[in-house]
Amino acid sequence: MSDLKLALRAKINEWRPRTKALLDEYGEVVVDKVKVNQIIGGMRGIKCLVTDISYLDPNEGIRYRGYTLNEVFQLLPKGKNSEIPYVEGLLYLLLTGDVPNATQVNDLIDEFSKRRILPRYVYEVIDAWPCCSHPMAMFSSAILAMSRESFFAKKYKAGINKSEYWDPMFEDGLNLLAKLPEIASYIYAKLYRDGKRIVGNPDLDFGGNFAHMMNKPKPYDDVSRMHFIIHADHESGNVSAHTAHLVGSSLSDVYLCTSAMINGLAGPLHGLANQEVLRWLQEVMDKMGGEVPTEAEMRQFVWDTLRGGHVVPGFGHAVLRKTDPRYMIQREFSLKHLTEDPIFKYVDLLYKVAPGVLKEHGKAKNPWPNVDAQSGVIQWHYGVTEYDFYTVLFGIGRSIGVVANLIWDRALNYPLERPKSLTTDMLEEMVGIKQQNLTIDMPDE
Ligand code: HAX
Repeated sequence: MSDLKLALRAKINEWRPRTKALLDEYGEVVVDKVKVNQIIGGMRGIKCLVTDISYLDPNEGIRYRGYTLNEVFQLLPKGKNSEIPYVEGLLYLLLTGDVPNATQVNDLIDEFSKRRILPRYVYEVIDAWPCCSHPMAMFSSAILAMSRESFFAKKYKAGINKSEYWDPMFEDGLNLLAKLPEIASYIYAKLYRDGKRIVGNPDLDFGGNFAHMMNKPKPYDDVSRMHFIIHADHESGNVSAHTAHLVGSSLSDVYLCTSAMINGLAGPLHGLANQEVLRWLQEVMDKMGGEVPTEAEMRQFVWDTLRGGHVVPGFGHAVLRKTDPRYMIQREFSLKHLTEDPIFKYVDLLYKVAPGVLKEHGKAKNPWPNVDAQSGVIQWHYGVTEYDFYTVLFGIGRSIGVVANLIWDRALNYPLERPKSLTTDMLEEMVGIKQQNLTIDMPDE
């Protein structure tokens, strides 16, 4: 058994009594109230999920296992010629809560390397997609097709004890994660490089091998590591993470859950926003004939978007109320490596003017940039100019957090998710708009 699995088993055994005590002894304690505007408004802010992998503070941003992103970047082991840590180290941290040492990370790099080869049918599934398909749909289907490999599904059928669910989930999770760079780079080759695939290099780490298969020289390996690490997790209420958790709560396997989360991530209000940002910026560029606009001109472009009834992509957030630290990390990287890039100049300008306009517009609760406002520009700079592909990159990163959560979901035996719905009539009656003879099934106080 791997060092990581042993460490994880010990953590799970330590953790289980805490969850049990909360349930058995404090199960009736009230944590939150639910308001009508939360029921109709996408359940914003209702405290009704639990995860220990990450926590999102509205004013500080994300912490992974208690560490800010800056701390994560400082603490995790890095390769000799790298600015950015190994992605494998992040998985170790998310799963165990411990910062791994170099040996533990190297073990995991080896483990991934052993598991990365794709079954032939995955290539065939990707090849079968008609032209002009979106890479996120292809990515989702390739992951879904591998459901037949699931150890969890096989063990479940054979009658595995509930207390051991997490073990085959761990095996499935590692098998899937190790394959994602191979799947994504093949989709890239298929769509944009006439199917010319570059075979993976087993001596490279997750980020390094991805850069190799994308045929991108340094520092694209670090760009990939940074991208995957910052996108890994954002607590569990966002669409992608929550989808995976919800689907997993019916004991679907890792492949079914991850494919489902990719579908949620593919929406323009979530992960697709990174490609929307690039599209928006290029429209501005076209209108400006390639010239960098003045602040006043950029302000006008933002107003035109808002007046046209569109959102300004890359700005705002359902939880965050300040600039996203994931944006800042990428901005710092860009200020080091991309200062002369014309599109970065646009992004920089947008960063200066958009929050002011959004504040004046007065609708968005958070006028500040989120992760997506910056990520596409970095990809573009390093030659990944096919922006339909950007959300696939987000999907690789998000899968790391999703897999860590799914393993812990099974370890702590979180049950089937099943919130209760009401009808509009019932809500109206509850707020006193009209009296109807309806019985509302409410829990006892
Ligand atoms: N541009 C214009 N209007 C915006 C806005 C923006 N960037 N952000 C919010 N608003 C509007 C909302 O559309 C909403 O308008 P209505 O009342 O007419 O519906 C109003 O302001 C209040 O919204 P909110 O409470 O501030 O924000 P929500 O929690 O409803 O939505 C979103 C959060 C991220 C979906 C939203 O800010 C948005 O659409 N942003 C642009 C798209 C984007 O960047 N998405 C990526 C977010 C990060 C992420 O998940 N990445 O994966």
